Amino acid sequence: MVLGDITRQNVTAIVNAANSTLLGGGGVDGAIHNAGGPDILKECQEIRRTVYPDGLPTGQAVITTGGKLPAKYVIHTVGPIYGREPDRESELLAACYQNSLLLASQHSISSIAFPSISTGAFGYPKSEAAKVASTAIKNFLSGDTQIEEVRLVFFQQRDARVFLEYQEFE
Ligand code: AR6
Repeated sequence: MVLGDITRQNVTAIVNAANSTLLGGGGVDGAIHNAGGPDILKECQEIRRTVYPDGLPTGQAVITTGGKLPAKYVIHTVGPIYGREPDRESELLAACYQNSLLLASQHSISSIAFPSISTGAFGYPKSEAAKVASTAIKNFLSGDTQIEEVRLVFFQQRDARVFLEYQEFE
């Protein structure tokens, strides 16, 4: 866990809390496109054109280069909007972490940084998200030998404290 800005992380890949359009937005998404420059958006447009004409489904992940970012890659995933599908939202949030980690592992990425997906504009309660994220990461890493570092980046100290209180890594 670190406090800071996801766009400044010196890791091989950072994860973007995107929306299904893959064409940018506010929060983490806006910060990544601002700092990474126009190449990331161009690759996202190409993914939309070729693979996901209707948008990236919630819980899925795709990879682009990192443009001008210190990270070599950006993995874009779409978290659930809290309250939209109450029966499935924990499963969908877990899928964001699993599919992002799987894509990283498949690309021989050894270090990856995540923001707290869905806990900003998408309204997922931070305490519930902490349980889901930590369990999904723990389960993935128990069956993976490629990924050496998973860095969880929090923008605010109180968010990091809530995560620590509710995480279920052990
Ligand atoms: N570095 C690390 N964490 C950050 C940063 C940053 N630079 N900026 C915000 N956070 P959000 P979501 C924290 O809203 O809820 C966008 O418009 C923030 O405090 O970025 O998945 C997309 O285009 C919060 O805890 O993502 C989508 O439409 C967490 O990152 C939508 O928002 C996630 O907040 C996605 O919403």
